[in-house]
Amino acid sequence: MNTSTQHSPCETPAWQALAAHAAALRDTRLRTLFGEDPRRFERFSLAAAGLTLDYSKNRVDARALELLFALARERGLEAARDQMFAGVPINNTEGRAVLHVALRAPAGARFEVDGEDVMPAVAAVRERVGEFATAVREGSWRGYTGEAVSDVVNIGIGGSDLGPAMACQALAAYGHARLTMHFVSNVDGDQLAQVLARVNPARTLFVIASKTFTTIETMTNAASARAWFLAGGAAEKDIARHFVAVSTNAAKVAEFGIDAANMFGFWDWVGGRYSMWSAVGLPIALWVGRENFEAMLDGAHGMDRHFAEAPLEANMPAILALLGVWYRAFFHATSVCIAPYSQALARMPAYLQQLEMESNGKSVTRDGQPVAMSTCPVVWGEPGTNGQHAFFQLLHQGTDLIPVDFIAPLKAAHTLPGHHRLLLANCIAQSKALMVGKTADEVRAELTAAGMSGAALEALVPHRVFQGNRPSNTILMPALSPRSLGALIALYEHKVFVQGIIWDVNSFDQWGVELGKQLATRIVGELASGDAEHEDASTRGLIGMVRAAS
Ligand code: G6Q
Repeated sequence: MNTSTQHSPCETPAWQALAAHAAALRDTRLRTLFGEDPRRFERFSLAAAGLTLDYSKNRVDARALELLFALARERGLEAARDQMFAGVPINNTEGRAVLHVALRAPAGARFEVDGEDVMPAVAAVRERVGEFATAVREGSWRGYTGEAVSDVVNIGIGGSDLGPAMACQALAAYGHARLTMHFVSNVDGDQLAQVLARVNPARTLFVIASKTFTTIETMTNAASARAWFLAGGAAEKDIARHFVAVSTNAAKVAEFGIDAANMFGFWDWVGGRYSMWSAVGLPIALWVGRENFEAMLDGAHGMDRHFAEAPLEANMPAILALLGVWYRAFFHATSVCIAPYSQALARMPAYLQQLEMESNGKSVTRDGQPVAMSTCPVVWGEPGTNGQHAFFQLLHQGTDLIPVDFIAPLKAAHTLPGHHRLLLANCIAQSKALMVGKTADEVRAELTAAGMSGAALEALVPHRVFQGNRPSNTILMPALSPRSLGALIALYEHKVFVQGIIWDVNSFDQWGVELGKQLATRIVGELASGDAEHEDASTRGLIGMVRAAS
């Protein structure tokens, strides 16, 4: 991609100005900024694709934002974004286009790769996914004994697992009453064994999801599932009613024994961690139905349009991304916390961990030079309110600044009285507490009112002070619907894209995953043969222990 500058980002005028402004703002308190501007919420929040982002509790002023937008322009963000939407092979180390946005575009849209419109193929697979999902849900798709499907087992890992697993949990309120969804990713046989112990082969549909159809964990689990199925009394010919594949590799799918008619394809321009919108989303369509799956795609498309069309100053993914760059570069933030105030979004932090860390956890630039600045922070989190009773202590009083994204649906999916108000009260209270903190004088007043005084009071004061000034975003959606979920995930996808442009890394390759895979293949052989003489002492010692125990 041709960004508009060949300079290291740190040498550019916008970066230098940002560094100076961050230093000037370092002692500015969010309390003060709110005190000075009663309209800060209105000025620093925006709505897009049904979501609202409140970014007023960030340690920025209008000038900081102005400089961040200038940085984005200096890095050629708008041109880079247009190149992605135009199907330019921006994944330069793999020579691939990056067009997950095409997967959620409406009929009639046009997206080209190498001069060819990909939309007819996208629409055809979407149609087959929809039809298959409907047949399974209605019960017209039957197993080899004539029974309808009751259990769906998705076997896949990484990008072929996290998206559908996260979305199926998020949209449990929309799930089909007869179906139970299972996700098996780990090669640790515990996971598959536990699922197989709970399901009946005659009523189980296995979805083998693998872009390459060579991933060792998935192939091992798929082979074990197939053997279990056949051992349960079914014949080879029955596999066609119980195993479907989602892949780009038709030859390997056929080799495994899955009929081409049971394969749902996608394309090399869909990155694994960006693939839940493709046939990889088949479990989502099975679980929530075709219309809801398509509503999720449409929600994501709404965010795509916003990202493509809104000026940077009112562009939600760009703002979220630039704030992240700000803290990473100038406030030494080494991690960000994702706190969904929604139990249904429990897998969202894990999903974003892959999306952000696999995309931007890089230390060379797009042209292979060492990066000039810190790139992706560690992404972690848990749903609120559970996190409050665990790690929030560190967020409030630890030594590091850790920006938090609070994410919450305004309406609950259940009808239990009182719960949702309490949940949202906690969400708002936490972002406020992080922001305002508690001064020593406030602690003194509180302790005095509680009847304490003198040395005992003073000894407690430092422990009960909260520095405050700890930043957060709050992202609200009307309800956790398919449409909102689609918009939310697309928001983060585009955030990752923007950060990749600023940091000048290729967000769409994942060479870091490869080394471990290669070594594991070698060590499997060494565990069997015992021939590990050439390994280092630790590896040799560990291999010896494993062999001795087996
Ligand atoms: C995602 C990564 C990685 C990938 C898995 C599974 O972007 O490339 O998580 O999704 O390694 O790969 P397969 O789908 O090819 O089995």
